[in-house]
Amino acid sequence: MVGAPQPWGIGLQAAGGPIKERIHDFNDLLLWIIIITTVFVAALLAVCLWKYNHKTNPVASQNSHNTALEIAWTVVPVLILLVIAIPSFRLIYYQDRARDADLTINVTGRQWYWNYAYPDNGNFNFDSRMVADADLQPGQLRNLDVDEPLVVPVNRTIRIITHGQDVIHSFFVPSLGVQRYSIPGRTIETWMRADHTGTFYGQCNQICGTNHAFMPIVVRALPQAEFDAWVASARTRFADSTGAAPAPVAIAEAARGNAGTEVQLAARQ
Ligand SMILES: [Cu+2]
Repeated sequence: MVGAPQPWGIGLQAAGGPIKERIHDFNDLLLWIIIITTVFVAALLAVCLWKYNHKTNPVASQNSHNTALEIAWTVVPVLILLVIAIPSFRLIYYQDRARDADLTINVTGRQWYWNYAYPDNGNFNFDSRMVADADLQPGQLRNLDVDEPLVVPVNRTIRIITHGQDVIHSFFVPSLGVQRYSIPGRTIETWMRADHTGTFYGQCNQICGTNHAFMPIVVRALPQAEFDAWVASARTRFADSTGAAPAPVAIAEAARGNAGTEVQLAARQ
């Protein structure tokens, strides 16, 4: 399965996991409420134009109050809002925290790429950067593919912990129903679960600076055995990162203002 934007697509992206399925359900409910409300208001407007225009109804009504009607047009919208609010809050709390997570991944937003850490699998971490146009391979998506995707096992509950290292970013993978700010000095939790093997694309969706549009997210969901093999190779490839948590101190110092932020960032890599 591929979770990516489609040319001329108008609906939400297809669901790659349970959170997105619930988002679809909630979206469908809202759409029906919107359609019914719009049709009802348009019909009322048409009736008024038809029956009460100056030609057919030359003497205007002098009524200014109708208590029953006023109660109705207050109570009915309140009931409609309740019908929206209950599933809305249920969905918010469903997305909020992982229950019985199988795996935790730390996601750090940086200007302008992502860093993923696997504390449960040897605590290696690596950077994930967009593939530049000149390096695109056939089949890769422009401005969406990255050199090192976030690899997860399929059908497992993944706890996502987001941090920001410099400014506020947002970790957003629409087909998995994931969206969380990554904020400096804060730890924010959410979770995701891919029901299908495949590739799910996302992007930073909090404007975070010059290259905000070029820090895409790729989540690759693999069967458990392939994930384990990937972890084994990743532990070797990223061995020098083991135990080295992202270095917020250096960044904080750089951000504190003295010149050369770019230089210090570059020097760390
Ligand atoms: Cu951004």
